[in-house]
Amino acid sequence: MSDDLTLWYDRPAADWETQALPIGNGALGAMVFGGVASERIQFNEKSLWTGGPGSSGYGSGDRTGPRPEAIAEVRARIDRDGRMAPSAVAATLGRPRSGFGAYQPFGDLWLDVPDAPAGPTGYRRELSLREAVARVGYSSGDVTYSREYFASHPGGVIVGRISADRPGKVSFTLRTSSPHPDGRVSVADGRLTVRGTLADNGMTFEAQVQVVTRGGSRTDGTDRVTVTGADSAMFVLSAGTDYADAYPSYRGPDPHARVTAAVDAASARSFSRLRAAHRRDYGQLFDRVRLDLGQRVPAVPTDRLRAAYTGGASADDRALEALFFAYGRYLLISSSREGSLPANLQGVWNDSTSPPWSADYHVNINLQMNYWPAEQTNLAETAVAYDRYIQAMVAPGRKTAQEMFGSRGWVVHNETNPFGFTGVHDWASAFWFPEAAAWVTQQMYDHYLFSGDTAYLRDTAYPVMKGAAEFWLDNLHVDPRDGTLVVSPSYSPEQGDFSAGASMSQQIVFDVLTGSLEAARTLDVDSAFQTEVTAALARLDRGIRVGSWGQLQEWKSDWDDRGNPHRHVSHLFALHPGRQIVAGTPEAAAARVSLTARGDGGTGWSKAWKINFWARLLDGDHAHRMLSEQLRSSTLDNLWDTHPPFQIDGNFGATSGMAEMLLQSRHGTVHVLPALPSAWPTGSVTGLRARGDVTVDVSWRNGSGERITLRPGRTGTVKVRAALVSGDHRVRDETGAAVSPSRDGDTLTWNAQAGRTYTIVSKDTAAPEHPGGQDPHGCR
Ligand code: FUC
Repeated sequence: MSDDLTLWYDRPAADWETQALPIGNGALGAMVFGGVASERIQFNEKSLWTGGPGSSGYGSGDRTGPRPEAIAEVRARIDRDGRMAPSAVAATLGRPRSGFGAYQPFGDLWLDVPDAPAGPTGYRRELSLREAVARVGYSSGDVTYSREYFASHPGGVIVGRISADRPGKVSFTLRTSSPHPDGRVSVADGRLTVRGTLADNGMTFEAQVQVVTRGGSRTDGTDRVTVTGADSAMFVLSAGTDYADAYPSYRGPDPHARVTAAVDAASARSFSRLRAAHRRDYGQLFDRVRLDLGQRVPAVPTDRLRAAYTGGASADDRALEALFFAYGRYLLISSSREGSLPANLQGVWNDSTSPPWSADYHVNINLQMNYWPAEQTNLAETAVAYDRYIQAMVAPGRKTAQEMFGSRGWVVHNETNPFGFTGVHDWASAFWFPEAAAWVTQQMYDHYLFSGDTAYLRDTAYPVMKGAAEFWLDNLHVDPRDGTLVVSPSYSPEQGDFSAGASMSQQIVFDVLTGSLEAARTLDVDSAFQTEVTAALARLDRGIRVGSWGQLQEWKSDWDDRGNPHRHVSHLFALHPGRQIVAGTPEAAAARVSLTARGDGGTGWSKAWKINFWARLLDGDHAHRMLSEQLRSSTLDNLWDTHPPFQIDGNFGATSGMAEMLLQSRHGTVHVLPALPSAWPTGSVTGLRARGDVTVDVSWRNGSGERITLRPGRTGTVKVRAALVSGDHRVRDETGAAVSPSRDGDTLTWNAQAGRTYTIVSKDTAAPEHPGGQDPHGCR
């Protein structure tokens, strides 16, 4: 009876963070509790933030300081002493943070049910990942009650339906509550409106909920709507603010017209039509990828499935892993769609007025990790919100670059908000990270590498990448120790001393310079810039050094401590998500030494990153061990990742890591099943994406690839590496015609045509397609 991609529970949620179930459409999010006597639906709208313009003391990122002279002073001290304590750097370069703000909860919807059964039977609360619908069901006597909720992207609304299998059995009172004293509630014609202005920054917010009934009666109260004896009832909720991603005011039109139009349009349609439109929209993204790990879903609730998980060989364990993979994709679709801000530290879900780390955009790993699965797992559309956000950051980031550094380009530091906070604060161990701007452009270049979309590269990615590169052209410093170009002051997040040329800094600068040079060449633009970047790359310290105990050094000086278990493993950026280190090289061996020394612990996102690292080291079993560590000790009952507390990056990082175990595409090669763990002997995946605009399906049996299908979106050379290529195999196109690639060990190369389908089949493991017959197309 159990669908393999449904989270379900046999009781209502008692706790927001660990038990309630998330739905969302990018801009709107809601958490469903499923209470019988009182249903709570806590909801959010992504732009409702305190802080920024209008908030007292907002410095738009403290751009009036520090001055370039202050940076020069720190550089000089580092040149002289080799290092500087974070507290001393923060005292010189930091500024108290004010008006940064925090992501806010919008409010709660409550459905109070009169005469609710004290002992309902058959209670079930679920979230179907295939449908993106949350449901609650129970029976009492001979009546079965059902509730269904979803967040529609095309409709811009959250929709709920309360029904029973007998007529006249639906009665409830719908009301709202809000943590913001500035909101006022009014009711007319079954529509409840909450409207107000945040005292902190003057941001206007408005939510409307329309109740539509079938049968029975609907009565307006002053602050609630009561439904009595209906056959069924639907509510439609929308919410918005006057936030706009427009520097420097960050305000746009009043939300009233938009919210009214969305609620009017949705409430004029039937529940089933709204749901059908939602499922078409969602399914068009979600259904692109299917993963079969040999899971068999036992008939136990998801919290018990997780509690019983061992990371061993059972089909139940595979069920949780496959569910977790799909959940990452579900959460990304639900928290990041075009037309709103990108997924923050909690996606779009937050119930606290002072959430952990403000539920902001941390850019020393977290925001980037959120988007790792976007391209690989065929959800590139979710990154449109990200692109837009990064583009909007460039204007304030240019001002920060000019005023703080006296340089070209643009910059952002350790964390940011929706109001262009691109400067610094003064928390010594996590404030200085100008490398972030370069790092956040990596996803944009990657979108080009995955899609081959040159117009996107020219119009969207390249200008942002170029600005991030220019910043470093102006800010690299000649290291008096060896004459190379280094970042100084440089800090490996979030530990150790400041120094010159920490490995991560150098690797990120290498990445942005290399990427923007490639992009300028591809677009055939900016020859002076190309010359400048080429010259800088020739002198750049690449940030890759093997140290005294065989480790990859975290700093330019060999300061690494073997016993250091810090959650950040920043110096392995070059392995993942960077491009410099490839498996099988001495640098990769050193990365393995460092990773082994760091151990398998860490916060949720740290474990998730380690899945990706081990996958890139082609060690499937260790990657799987990290996945199981994350599932066993960093995953909540609702399968949210926990730092602790809840932080969504680990969900996305784990989904990305699982994809990296199955498919990698770096340096022009599509590597199929690069890190298949022994725990996944037999399975298949369809619809993963590889750089070079190729969609890949693969099935495997007993640990060996059986069949690989490639669908290139562009004509050109395709290079496929797979273990099955070393054995007896054949390659055909969709007409059955033989393709004759050239082979080098386990790698095939041929000129692929856009729109065709190429299949590589192992003759060792596959059932023969022409039983009894000789395969005329065998390629060896
Ligand atoms: C980084 C991490 C913390 C946390 C925060 C949101 O600073 O070091 O662990 O994840 O982001």
